[in-house]
This record gives sequence, C-alpha cells and structure tokens, in this order.
Amino acid sequence: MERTYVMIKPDGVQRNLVGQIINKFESKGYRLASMKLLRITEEQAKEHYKEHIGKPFFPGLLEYIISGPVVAMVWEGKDVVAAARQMMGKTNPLEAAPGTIRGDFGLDIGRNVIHGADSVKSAEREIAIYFNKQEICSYEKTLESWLYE
Ligand code: DAT
Ligand code: MG
Repeated sequence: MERTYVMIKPDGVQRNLVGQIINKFESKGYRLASMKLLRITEEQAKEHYKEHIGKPFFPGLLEYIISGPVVAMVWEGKDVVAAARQMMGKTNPLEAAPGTIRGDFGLDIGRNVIHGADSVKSAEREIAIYFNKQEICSYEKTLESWLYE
C-alpha cells in the first residue's frame, strides 16, 4: 500500500476549497493517515521546494506558500502517488484537464491550489518535513474489502 503527501495551498484554504478537495480523495477510496492545518515556515518551504531554488519563479513560490495556512495531509492506498497527481492535473491549471482539481479550481500556475508528491521517494521525504512518526495513523477501515479485490 502506497502513501503520498498532499497539501492544499494557501489559495485553496482561502477560497474554501478544503472540503471539496478532501471529499475527492475520500470518495475515491483513499485512506487519510494524517492531516493538519499549519502555517509553514520559510525553512520548511525551502526544504520542500529545494529542487526549484534558483529558478526565476522561486521567490514568488516561496512568498505564496508561506502567505497563509495550508492543509497538510497523508493519504494511503493503491497507487496513490500517481493517482493523486492525476487527480490534481497538470501544474499549469490552464493545461489541467477539466475534472482535475487544478483544472476545475485554478487559473494561474502560481496559484494552483494543491501540491502532491511526484514519486514514492518524494512522498517519504515531504511527509518527514511536515509530520513526525507519531502523527501518522496506521489503521484499517472495514469498507476496504469493498474497495480492493
Ligand atoms: P508540481 O507542483 O506540479 O509538482 P513543479 O514541481 O514543477 O510542479 O513546481 C512546483 C510549483 O512551483 C508549482 O506547483 C507551481 C510553481 N511553478 C512551477 N513552475 C512555474 C513557473 N514556470 N512559473 C511560476 N510558478 C511555477
Ligand atoms: Mg513538484
């Protein structure tokens, strides 16, 4: 069973999209393993987006991501890393397919509502930036026999 890191960005929180976004992951069948609302620090943001340090959009990205609270989540389930990326849609909301989160809720690449880890390795690294081990809940749900063959 895979685990991924998903984060509703400050614009998603401000625009009251938290419930709708969580609903998509829940109703798809993924299991919430942890969640919190937090204002991330500059240090966390730099660690999270370290691959983008030095790029022209980095200062704007940093300012945006620390500009208000985010909802940090850990979701578990079959192929959840790739599935979450598909559910989010392409990075630029104008290129994201209708029906995806960015496709339905966004307009601008610098206000694209949601983050999702791009690999199992990134997910592990990002989860460790925002959660400690005791905050990750391991449990089973009885309906899982109706989700998985
Ligand atoms: P993703 O969030 O789809 O993994 P990414 O890792 O390439 O995309 O970039 C991280 C974030 O940085 C992205 O969600 C929005 C911002 N970003 C990326 N490329 C950008 C660009 N060309 N102009 C402005 N912001 C950009
Ligand atoms: Mg990325």
